[in-house]
Amino acid sequence: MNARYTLIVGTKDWSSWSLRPYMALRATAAPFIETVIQLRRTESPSTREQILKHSLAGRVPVLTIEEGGKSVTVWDSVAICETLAERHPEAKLWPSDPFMRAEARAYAAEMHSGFPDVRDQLSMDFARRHPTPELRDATKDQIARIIHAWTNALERFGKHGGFLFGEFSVADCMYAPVVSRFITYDVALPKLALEYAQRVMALPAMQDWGAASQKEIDAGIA
Ligand SMILES: N[C@@H](CCC(=O)N[C@@H](CS)C(=O)NCC(=O)O)C(=O)O
Repeated sequence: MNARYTLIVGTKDWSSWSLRPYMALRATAAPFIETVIQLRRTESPSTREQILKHSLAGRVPVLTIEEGGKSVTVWDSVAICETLAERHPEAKLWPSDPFMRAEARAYAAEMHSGFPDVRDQLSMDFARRHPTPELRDATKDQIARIIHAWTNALERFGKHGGFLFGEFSVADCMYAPVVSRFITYDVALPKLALEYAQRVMALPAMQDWGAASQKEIDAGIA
């Protein structure tokens, strides 16, 4: 397959939605070009102006695929992960067992549509460390739900690979920014969840994202 992939992401230290398809794309081992758009920029060209050049949805991440003289633009983290999973079956981005796959999709979907208080109170700041803020009850409930969900999957499938559904999957991509948030804000985790978080943080793709985030901080743009 001679596809040319371009992944358009936001400021890496902050853009949790961008991290998800980046993890999936790295898992495919396919070469890709990356364009980073600075988030929270109001002066021209503003963040919005820059994103609109790539997608009228006005949000990152965006993946463009050029292949065989045709091209397509895919926006939204889940659509990008699904497209990559379909195009790269060898990467096994979803579990091969249909029931495990159905459940892994539910994990990914729950993350995509849920946990608003975690996202609001513990916004991603990948390369920084902060004290745990005073958490609202709703945030505590959502953290407890995430820990329960992780533990439930890890107990049943984690032995065979260490990730939520054993081998690394889109479910792990979707939770990668949550792992980062829990580390950034020093959220207390039980052993199994903590070991999982450490395993995700140790992935080369997470390390690379962290190094790029640190560079943004050093350059004063995050
Ligand atoms: N549901 C979307 C959310 C995308 C999103 O909200 N992205 C943020 C950055 S993390 C964005 O593009 N914000 C635009 C802006 O800051 O102007 C997805 O899954 O891709």
